[in-house]
Amino acid sequence: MKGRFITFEGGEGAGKSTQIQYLAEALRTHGYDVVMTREPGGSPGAEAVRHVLLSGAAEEFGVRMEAILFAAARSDHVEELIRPAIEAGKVVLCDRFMDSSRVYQGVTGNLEPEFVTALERVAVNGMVPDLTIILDLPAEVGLARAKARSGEKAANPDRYEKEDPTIHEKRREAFLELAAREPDRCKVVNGNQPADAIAQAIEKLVNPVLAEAQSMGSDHAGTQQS
Ligand code: Z5A
Repeated sequence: MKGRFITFEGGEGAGKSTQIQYLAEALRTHGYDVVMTREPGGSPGAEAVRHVLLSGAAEEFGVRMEAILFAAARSDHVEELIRPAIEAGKVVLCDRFMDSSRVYQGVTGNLEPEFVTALERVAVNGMVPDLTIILDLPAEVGLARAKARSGEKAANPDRYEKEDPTIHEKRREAFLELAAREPDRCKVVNGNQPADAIAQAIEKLVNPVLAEAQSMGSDHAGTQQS
């Protein structure tokens, strides 16, 4: 079968990494060749940029600079990892992608939509996801989960985790608006329920996308951006 590109979006602590792990395991038991990746990062070049962005080192240079860095990382990730994997027939599961830039830099960063769109076109270069799962839950629930987890990530909150809770709630609304604008690609799943119930809901959305890929043996279904 030809590859499929599935992205996971949502706020802080929404359960994206957890659900990618569940889905990857389920798909592998059915024989799919699965690649799990994340943004910012996923390729050596993009991982180098990740540190600059999440440490807050670029924050003082402004949101335009940060947006360009996210786009640079995305371009490297797409060309070095995602496109080759899709062309090799794999299922790529990606923790955040272009919709995070639309929401974080575009909506809550107050960047002009034209600027965000231009960066997206260059960085994505036609590799639009076949399916985007948006995990939706109240921002306060996600933030509490993120705080409660143990380990290095909880002890060292990143540049975005330190922001005011009202900004996180604005992002939740922005993801829902985005899903309403692109209902074929973006599917909203209630993230405020037990993890295995979320996993079942996600599998129901993913199965038809993979079945279509198998039955058609078609090329990557991602829409080419104009
Ligand atoms: N960013 C951007 O601004 N622009 C861009 O273009 C891109 C990104 C691509 C990356 O952060 C930051 O970059 C992100 C936006 C910005 N910042 N923020 N905020 P990251 O990669 O370090 O982190 P994240 O993407 O926000 O993910 P996260 O905080 O690690 O959360 P998650 O992956 O969605 O959740 P999780 O790790 O699966 O679960 C969190 C905890 O909840 C954990 O302890 C789980 O065991 C628990 N959990 C998970 N599911 C459940 C359920 N169902 N019930 C109860 N508890 C659960």
